[in-house]
Amino acid sequence: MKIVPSVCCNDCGGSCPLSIYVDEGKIVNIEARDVGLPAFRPCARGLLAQYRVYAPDRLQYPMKRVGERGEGKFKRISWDDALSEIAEKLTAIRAKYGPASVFNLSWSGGDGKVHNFCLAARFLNMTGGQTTWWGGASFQGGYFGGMATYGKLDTGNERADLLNSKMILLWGCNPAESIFGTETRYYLTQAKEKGIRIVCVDPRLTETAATLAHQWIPIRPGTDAAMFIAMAYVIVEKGLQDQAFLDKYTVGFDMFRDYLTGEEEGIAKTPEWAEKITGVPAATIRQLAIEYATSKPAALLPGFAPGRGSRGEQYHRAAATLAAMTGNVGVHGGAAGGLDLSMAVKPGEEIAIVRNYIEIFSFAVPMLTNPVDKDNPPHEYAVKGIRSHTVDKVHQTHLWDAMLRGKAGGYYSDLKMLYVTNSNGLNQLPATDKGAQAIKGLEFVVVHDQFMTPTAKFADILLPVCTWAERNDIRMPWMFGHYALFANKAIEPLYESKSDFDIFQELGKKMGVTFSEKTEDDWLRDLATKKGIPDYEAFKATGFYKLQTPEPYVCFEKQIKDPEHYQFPTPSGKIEIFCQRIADFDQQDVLPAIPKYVEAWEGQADPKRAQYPLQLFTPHSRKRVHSQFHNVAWFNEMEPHAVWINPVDAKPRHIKNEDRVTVSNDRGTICLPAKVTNRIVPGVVCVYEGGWYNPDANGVDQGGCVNVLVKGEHSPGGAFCPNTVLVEVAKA
Ligand SMILES: Nc1nc2c(c(=O)[nH]1)N[C@H]1C(S)=C(S)[C@@H](COP(=O)(O)OP(=O)(O)OC[C@H]3O[C@@H](n4cnc5c(=O)[nH]c(N)nc54)[C@H](O)[C@@H]3O)O[C@H]1N2
Ligand SMILES: Nc1nc2c(c(=O)[nH]1)N[C@H]1C(S)=C(S)[C@@H](COP(=O)(O)OP(=O)(O)OC[C@H]3O[C@@H](n4cnc5c(=O)[nH]c(N)nc54)[C@H](O)[C@@H]3O)O[C@H]1N2
Ligand code: SF4
Ligand SMILES: [Mo]
Repeated sequence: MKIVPSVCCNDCGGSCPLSIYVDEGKIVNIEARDVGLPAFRPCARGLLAQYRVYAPDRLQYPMKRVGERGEGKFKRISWDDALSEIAEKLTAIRAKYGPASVFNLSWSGGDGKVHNFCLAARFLNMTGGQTTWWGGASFQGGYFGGMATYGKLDTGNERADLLNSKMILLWGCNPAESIFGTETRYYLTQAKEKGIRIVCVDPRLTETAATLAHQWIPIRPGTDAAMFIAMAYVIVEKGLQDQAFLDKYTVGFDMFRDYLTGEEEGIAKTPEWAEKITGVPAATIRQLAIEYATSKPAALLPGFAPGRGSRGEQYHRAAATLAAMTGNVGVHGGAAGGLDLSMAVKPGEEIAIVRNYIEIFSFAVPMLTNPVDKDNPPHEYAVKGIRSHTVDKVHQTHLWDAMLRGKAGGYYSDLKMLYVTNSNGLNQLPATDKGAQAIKGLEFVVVHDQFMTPTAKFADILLPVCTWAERNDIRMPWMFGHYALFANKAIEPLYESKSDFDIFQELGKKMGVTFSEKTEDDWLRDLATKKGIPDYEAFKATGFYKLQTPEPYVCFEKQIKDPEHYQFPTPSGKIEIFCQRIADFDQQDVLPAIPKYVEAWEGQADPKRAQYPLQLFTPHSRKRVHSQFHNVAWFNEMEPHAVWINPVDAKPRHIKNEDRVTVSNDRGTICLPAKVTNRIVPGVVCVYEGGWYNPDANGVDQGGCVNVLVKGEHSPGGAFCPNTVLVEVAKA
């Protein structure tokens, strides 16, 4: 028996250290590994990862489609035949239609520093180019809001600093389940022990609200900006704003105040005004506003989910404005809002946007330049630092539309080939029924995965990939990535599976290019050196290294303490409550230059409500990583996949707990059990993302893939909108 030091590489942002017990080449047990970091506590998905590694439905060998595309019928072929066919088709399609006809759908599956989406990007760049997307599903609203207000992405204080707060406001933030930086839950637990008041604002009574909060304030999804604005109104009404702070560090507060008082458009943004929109009683809004403004310092932590909506950027902009109004920026125990990341960035090192991803501690293997977008101009509504993408890119939410309509529909290219790695994109992108149609129309589809996912079913060539337990990698937690952890390969790749890195090395040979002169180990060693890890071998052996950072790190401390020498990295040098770069978009009605509550499509007033009266939102489940683990029975036992519905809404529909129900709208229908519960606000239903798409002969998805119901559209700032959806629920 050997004990292999490793780290969980699932995309939850956690990076929990693990000890993998291996006997005769087989994983027999996985335990939490003590590296002196009590905050890193693995969950079931790490501790029971062997159930996924050894799942009976693991893909074992390369396969070629034999039935209709999407039917899921395949035959076994050799690696050599599979790679030859990919090389041939890729070359022929590029020759016939140009490189922009190849779409790379690579996403969050492998979340290590070597084994991730960058590998496919590199391969496709070095062999001629590709079309990629813009607009990250995770936090584009926060990205837009953070860049506009602060000019910076890493706006968070280190989590340890929460212990200096007098009050913590968790807004659409559920770290007990969706982790949000491994340390978050740990320091919240400590904060609770210390008696620091914690309030959760969420449409559901989450595990976080149930176990960590003193108060749960239920709210209708997508209406948070209205509540923030009414809180700002109360703060101004009572004269509780930190006027000296606003005068010194911000621009545009006067305009915002005129909007609050009704000076600008005739409606005072009172708590009574917000009650009608949010469903939160005016008295609760008043009490929370006064409490937040007078508990100094206070930390308002805005989760990403409320920003994942059709007006997502307004939520993030309004949260940051409240933080500035109360002087909670750049101080211990406060929180600035924005994207709320905190990273150990060394002098001279930039946090850069790589495609749609933030390069936290850089990825190990460079993606190289894409010949397709190299000389292309920015999109007409791209603004450097806020929306910076070239004309050839397709927004994530428009992918299926771009496939179906191409140049005729105003897109840059006609898409003919899909290359998928690290993603179950058909399942995870909006408008899944439309996606299935779109993929059927392509000429060639390649998928690298570990399982026969709904996306893999649509492959022409399907390649089996090994899991993180079967290769080496380095992992750095996102959000608060001040640590490096080493995932030592515990077992050999199962069956005929290979890593994406090895697949691209082999495929490169078929196409006459050297994918990488360096080995996996060379890249890992380089990255460790770049990050200042002194002894690579020792790092591998212990599996852990704490990177050097000031403790606890408070973002914008310098700007607040020494404004003469340090400005905010915005064009005005200040916190931009008014943002000229947004004003320049000239879309005031949907994208105002000061934060405002803007009515959503499929929101409170949409006439569609007559037919689809319930509001649906789609959070992340503790038993899955997106769609991963859905196929592993054990994890479904943790919590069956279901639609949450309040008894107030269930009763008139004659729905009882565990009844099978349909959830439908004009985009499609899914069928799954009901979870009748008071833990969700009335008028609102919830289905976790990640159920596997499985349409029956009538086109009803029996797998409960919620993206069937989600609109393929983005917010004006580019946010993915899976939390802005109207539906009806009925007994199946
Ligand atoms: N267990 C688990 N953890 C994960 C992941 C996973 O798949 N599984 N995925 C990881 C990834 S890639 C990401 S991007 C992050 C996402 O992290 P988050 O966006 O924070 O996660 P969600 O679960 O979508 O939402 C957090 C909370 O917001 C609430 N919420 C949803 N809409 C609204 C709203 O309009 N208003 C308010 N006030 N609350 C709302 C939800 O009920 C939920 O409790 O999570 C990461 N962590
Ligand atoms: N409705 C709704 N949809 C959402 C969200 C939401 O909140 N609501 N959240 C969105 C967010 S934040 C995200 S980040 C996306 C995630 O979207 P995806 O990245 O598509 O999510 P997964 O379902 O985890 O798919 C990853 C796939 O990669 C495979 N995989 C794992 N490791 C490897 C590897 O090393 N190599 C290869 N080739 N494959 C591997 C897994 O088996 C899995 O099938 O989903 C988005 N979709
Ligand atoms: S899934 Fe996330 S929280 Fe769970 S063990 Fe893995 S890294 Fe840790
Ligand atoms: Mo994400």
